[in-house]
Amino acid sequence: MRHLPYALRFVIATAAIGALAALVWAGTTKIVVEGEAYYSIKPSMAVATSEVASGGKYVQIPLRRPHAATETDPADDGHAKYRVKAPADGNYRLWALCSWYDGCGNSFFVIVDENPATIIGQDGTYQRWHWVKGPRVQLSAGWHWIKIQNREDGAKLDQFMLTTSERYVPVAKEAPTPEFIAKPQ
Ligand SMILES: [Ca+2]
Repeated sequence: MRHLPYALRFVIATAAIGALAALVWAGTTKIVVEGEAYYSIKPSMAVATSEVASGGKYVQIPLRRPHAATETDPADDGHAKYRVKAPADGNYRLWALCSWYDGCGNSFFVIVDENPATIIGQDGTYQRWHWVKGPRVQLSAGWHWIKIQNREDGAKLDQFMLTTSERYVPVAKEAPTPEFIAKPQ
């Protein structure tokens, strides 16, 4: 490449890096589900609207009055249940785009199929939307139930994502993938 003009060398190098990145990404699955794209919903989980939310909507456990000041058991098993298709067997990292009220309103239970509940959240970022790293879940190819359930009031969910990449870190709203999501007719 020494005799090639610098600009051309740059273009070739950029294309090569792009092709390599595409190859690496080709083996990666990303499933993005809107909070409001649930199969079923049970109160106190509820839908809310917001101009800044992806799709204009999110789901939440509305703030109770009085809001718990300590870590107490949830008042109900309100949840949103999602029907999600894994295109292949694999370990998937769950991420959720959440907004927490405070330290007593900063988590959900995550229940995959009949497995025991795990927790997402408990971080210290409050009152703004941010991606929260959740559990790693093993999924076989095919359809699964994913339940996001009340653990604390004041917790909001805009989107969640399952990805086979351990390196991918979401920073903004993700494009939903309706091909992996079933809803009642
Ligand atoms: Ca949303």
